[in-house]
Amino acid sequence: KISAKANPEANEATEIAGNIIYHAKYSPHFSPLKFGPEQALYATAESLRDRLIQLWNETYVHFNKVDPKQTYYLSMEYLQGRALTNAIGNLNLQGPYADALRKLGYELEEIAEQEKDAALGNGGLGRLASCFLDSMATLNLPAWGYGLRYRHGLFKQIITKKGQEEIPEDWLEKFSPWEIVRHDVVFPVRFFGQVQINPDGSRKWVGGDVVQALAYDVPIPGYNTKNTISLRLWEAKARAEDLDLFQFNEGEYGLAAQLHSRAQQICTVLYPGDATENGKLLRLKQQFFLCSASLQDIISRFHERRTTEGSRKWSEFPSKVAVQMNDTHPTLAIPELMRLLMDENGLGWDEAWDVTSRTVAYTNHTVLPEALEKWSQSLMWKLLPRHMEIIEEIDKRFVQTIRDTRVDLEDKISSLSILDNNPQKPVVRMANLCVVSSHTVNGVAQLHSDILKAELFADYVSIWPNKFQNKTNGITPRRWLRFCSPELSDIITKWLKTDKWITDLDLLTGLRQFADNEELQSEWASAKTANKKRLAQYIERVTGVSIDPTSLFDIQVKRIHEYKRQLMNILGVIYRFKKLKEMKPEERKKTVPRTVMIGGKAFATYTNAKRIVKLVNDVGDVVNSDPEVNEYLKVVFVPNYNVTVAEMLIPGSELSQHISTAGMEASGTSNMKFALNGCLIIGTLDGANVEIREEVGEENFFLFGATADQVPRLRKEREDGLFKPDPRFEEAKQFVKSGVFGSYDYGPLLDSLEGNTGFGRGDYFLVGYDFPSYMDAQAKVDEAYKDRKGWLKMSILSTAGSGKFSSDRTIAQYAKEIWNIEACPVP
Ligand code: 26R
Repeated sequence: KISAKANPEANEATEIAGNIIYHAKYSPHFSPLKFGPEQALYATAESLRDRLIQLWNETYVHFNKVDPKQTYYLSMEYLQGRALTNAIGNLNLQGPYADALRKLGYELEEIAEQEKDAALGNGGLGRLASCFLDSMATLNLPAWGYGLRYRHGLFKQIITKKGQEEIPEDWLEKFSPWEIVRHDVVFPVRFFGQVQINPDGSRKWVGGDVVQALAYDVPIPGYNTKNTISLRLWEAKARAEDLDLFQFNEGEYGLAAQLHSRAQQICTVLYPGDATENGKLLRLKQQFFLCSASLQDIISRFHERRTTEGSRKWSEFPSKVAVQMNDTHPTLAIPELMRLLMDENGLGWDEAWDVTSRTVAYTNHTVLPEALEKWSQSLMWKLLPRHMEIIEEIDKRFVQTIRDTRVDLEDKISSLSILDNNPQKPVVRMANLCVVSSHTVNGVAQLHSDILKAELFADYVSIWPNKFQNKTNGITPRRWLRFCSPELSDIITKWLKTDKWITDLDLLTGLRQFADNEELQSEWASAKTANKKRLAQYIERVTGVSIDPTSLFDIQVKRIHEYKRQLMNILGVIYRFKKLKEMKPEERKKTVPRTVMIGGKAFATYTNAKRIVKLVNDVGDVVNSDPEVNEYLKVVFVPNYNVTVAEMLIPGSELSQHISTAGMEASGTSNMKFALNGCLIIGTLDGANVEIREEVGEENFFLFGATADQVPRLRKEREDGLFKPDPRFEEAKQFVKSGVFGSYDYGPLLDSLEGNTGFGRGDYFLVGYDFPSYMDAQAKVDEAYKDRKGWLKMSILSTAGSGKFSSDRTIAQYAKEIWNIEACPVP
């Protein structure tokens, strides 16, 4: 036995245990004498928070002293997930924390399980923002995230007889131990009102409602570094004087507190429904609230960090500040920065425009027309009258420059301009405002960036050929391998003889030379099996379905959307089920047993997406209770897919599906997580799949389907009635129609797959066209899985080829090629 004195880890564990007890006693949030798992979670988190605050402060002081150029990432979404294991892991305190909790009678895993996900986002774009924060901190970059502190994050999904139902999520029900409220960081944000013209011709926005933005900091620790950056989330509050005491005392409580309740609405939910005028107004308020508060804060820090006496030159601003807009949602940062510079700080138009356009950059995350934001001009005039003046002026000057310099673009002006003045519905095209005002515009995978340049933004490319870039997305290898699959991580470290891959993911290529090694293969297989067993237990716990850990685990998890084609997946499963039913028992025994898992949330008002969820569940009920088949096929809908569920599913998967219609998925990022975890991909040439296939090798990727450049022609052929469906496709649809999966009316869903029948969208997503090649690729999967060694080799090569997809690489490229910032490590 080693005594505590001789062993620094044991010493540290004792100290941590003491600290946890201290918090349970003296930062009490519960009645005394209670120390259940929940109390233990809060006390443990608070003990870590002490360290994080210390590191955060050191980082802040260091940045202030060095005064480097700093990036501010503006995003309406962050999908942070749980923070405890991540913080412990990034600070390299697993051992001491596990020991400390054991002293107090708990396992670390059990305590970590208590934490709710912070789900302040929808999907890919929000999770990307969270991975980026982890990489910014790890790379010691002077960078911060800004977002909103939604009271309720993304809804909780439950599955009932009716299909998906949404329950409000409540991550702040008790409180979040990770946030630090900054009572001194408060900025006023105005809405409505009017523009006042001063005697000197300058303008000022006055009147309307003023709401206070209060800052909450979530410390973001880097891996293996002191640097700890901030995710600053804004909360909306009314001022005390906004309560009308007179009315209150008259008994008019609602009227008296009107401003309070309007302020409170802003941060109540993520993406409030926008079908109504009120809903649209609230969403626009949210966007402006984020932009205005963040820019006021950025400007105040710009002044605070001045090294010499007197005020700073505004022309220095772009060499001290980079603002990155995560999609068009924070576009109002552009007119707001212009307004702050001109109306509040007295700059002229040209100077303000120079500063603004050298500061902001824009990332596009989708080419889907319904996701390209267009705001009604009348709504914008009402809520943001000064900003509309500025937007009109930006547009006017831009159009004038084109007229003066590019006669060849005369007939393109109506599509290039920011304002769409169509008298039926005049709108502001936010993507156009972003492209015109930003110094750099980027897509999120090579194919996506190429499509942006060739289609959506083609005419802008002819004006500014150097404005457009690609930054292929990435994922943090800490959360998505090191922490979610410690078994596989340890094997990798053992074979590479170093754990440096955790921050230098390209080192994974070192595994290639061992891909055939039997010893590595057997270790690899046992780590996979352990992860599959853990996943099987989870599935049984949440769905009651027992699944066989020796079957092929086939997973598709992502938001439910027609372009992502979960419908193609389930139709393939339906066909497989039908064939299994038709087989003789001896024949069935020769097939590869599969467990198909599908999970994801459907937007609450997206009817077809909800029908898909219902269909998957109905198919699961029938297949899983079929005694002839359920040994060979199980179908599970995984409820409430979120970051934490992903951390369980991904390490346990062997095949994952990334099967969007080519050209429609900008990048995808879960494809990267699966590949990194040694899971093989069946997929189309879409988004980052293209680059993943290049990196892992085409023989390790199950490819099928039309390519992006074929899609327009195929849609046209389909419209012209030239499409001949594969019999397997017809058979699968017919089987659903026959009613085997229950009495729910799948008519409208199946109609969406038909050509020009007057129903649906004429199979816009080309499920019918791609179905046969999809089924052929699935047959190849079965064949490949029968060869255990061959499959393990492919799995190892998949991990070995995933180095490119580290968000450290992505962020290093943004830092160098867009932001022009450098590392600023805390000594
Ligand atoms: C405002 C509203 C219309 C809206 C539209 C779209 C709100 C949110 C979105 C989310 C979109 C932009 C999104 O999440 N896109 C995803 O971004 C990921 C990160 O770049 C990509 O990997 C993924 O392919 C893309 O769909």
